[in-house]
Amino acid sequence: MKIYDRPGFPNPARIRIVLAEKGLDSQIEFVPIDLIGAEHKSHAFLQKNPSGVLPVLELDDGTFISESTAITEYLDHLDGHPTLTGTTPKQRGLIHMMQRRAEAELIDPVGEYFHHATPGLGAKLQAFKSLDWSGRADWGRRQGERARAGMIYFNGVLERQPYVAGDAFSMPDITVFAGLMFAEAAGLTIPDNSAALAAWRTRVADLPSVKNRSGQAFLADDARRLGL
Ligand SMILES: N[C@@H](CCC(=O)N[C@@H](CS)C(=O)NCC(=O)O)C(=O)O
Repeated sequence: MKIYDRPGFPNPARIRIVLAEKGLDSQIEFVPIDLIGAEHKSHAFLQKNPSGVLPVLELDDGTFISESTAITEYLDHLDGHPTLTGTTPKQRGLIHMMQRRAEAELIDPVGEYFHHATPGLGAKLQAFKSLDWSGRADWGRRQGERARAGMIYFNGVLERQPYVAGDAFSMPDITVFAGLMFAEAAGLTIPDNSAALAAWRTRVADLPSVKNRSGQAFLADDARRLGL
C-alpha cells in the first residue's frame, strides 16, 4: 500500500497515528506530495483524489481511498479486529457522531481559518481556492471563533469522560488531537478555561502511536517559508 501525504500536516498526521496504532507502518510506502508547490492540484494527483487534498491511500490493486475517516475505517478493519472505529452498535454510533463533531466543530473550521485568515499554503494555492473574494479574512476569523467554540465543547465532553467518544481512545480522539495541532500551528490557542481538554491533549500526546509517529513537526520548514 502507498500513502500520499506530507509529514507534519494535520490530516496526514491522523493516518500516521492510525498506522502506528495498527502496527502497519512497515507495510506502507509513504509518497511525499509538495503541497506548497500545488502538486496536489495537478492533473495526475486529481486522478487519485478529485478533491485535491491529502492524504490518499493506494491499495495494491490500484484502488484509491481518500478522506481520513474512510482510510481509517479501511486500515482499522484490515486485521479483522477494529480498535478505533468501534465494534458494538452503540460504540459505532457514538464514534461516528463524535467523529462528525470533531470535523464540523473543530478541524474543518481551523482549516478555513488557516486558509482564509492567514497566508494559508501561500500564493500558489490562492488561485485554486478562489480566495480573492473580499471579506474572506473576516469570514476566516469567524471560523477561528467557531473552532474555539468547538474546543470549549470538547472540553465539556472530556470533563465527563476520559476520551472523546467514551471510555476508550478512538478515531475522533485522533481528529481532535490533529485539530488542536493544526490550530496551534495556525495561531489559534486553546481557551484558558479548558483544563480537561488540555489534560487530555497531554495524555494523548504521550501515547506511543502519537509520540513515536514519523513526521511530527508541523510544517516547520513550510511555516518559515510562508512566514507564519
Ligand atoms: N476531509 C479531508 C481533508 C483533507 C485536507 O484538507 N488535507 C489538507 C492537508 S492537512 C490538504 O491537502 N490541503 C491542501 C489544500 O487545501 O489545498 C480528510 O479528512 O482527509
